[in-house]
Amino acid sequence: MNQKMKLIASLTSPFARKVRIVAAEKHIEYQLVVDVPWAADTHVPEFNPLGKVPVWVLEDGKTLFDSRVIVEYLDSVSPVGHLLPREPRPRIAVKRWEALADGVADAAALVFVERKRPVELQSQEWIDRHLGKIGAGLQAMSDDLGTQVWCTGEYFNLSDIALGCSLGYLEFRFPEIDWRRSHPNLSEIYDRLMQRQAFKETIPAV
Ligand SMILES: N[C@@H](CCC(=O)N[C@@H](CS)C(=O)NCC(=O)O)C(=O)O
Repeated sequence: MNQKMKLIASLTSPFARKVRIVAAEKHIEYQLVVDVPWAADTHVPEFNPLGKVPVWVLEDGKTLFDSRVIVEYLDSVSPVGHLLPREPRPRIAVKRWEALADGVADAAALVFVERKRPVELQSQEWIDRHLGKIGAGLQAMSDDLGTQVWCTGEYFNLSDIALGCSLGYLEFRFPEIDWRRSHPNLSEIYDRLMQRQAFKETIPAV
């Protein structure tokens, strides 16, 4: 018997937030299963051998990961509000934005996890390397956005969602990184994104 599709996610993951926003923008129904992959009693490895969220569970029980695979699938199964262009060049430009925004979030998540380890085990060199990626990624996103309303021009799409999730994660976990002051155009687009219902409903929370 077919079951409702499920999203296994933590409420702090920027990658899971991206999937939740895409599903909301496309009016795709699913059941949210909150699971923290770092918790001792997590079930995430039963659904994803890599032990990471988000994981999407299809009606037949098959699983999809990671977030980029999930959002591409969700965009392809519903005709509501395409978030990925069909044409190769514009499509790959959106995917490039997604890789950049996800990469900043990835570096930030790695720094956050490293800083949670006992102080004597932490590597400052590793932290600095990843803080450098965050800074360079923010600069690149700000440069690529320029004075445009949305990341790839006039139309809201997956690139804007990925950027918003990345910036929202930095705001949540790294308030000391003042990207709003150093990159006012990123601040403006984030405020524009936060007017959307799907963003308001998925603000990271512990
Ligand atoms: N590239 C993956 C990244 C997923 C990821 O790193 N998720 C984090 C939470 S933000 C996680 O589950 N970490 C648990 C772990 O690394 O064991 C995606 O886009 O889904």
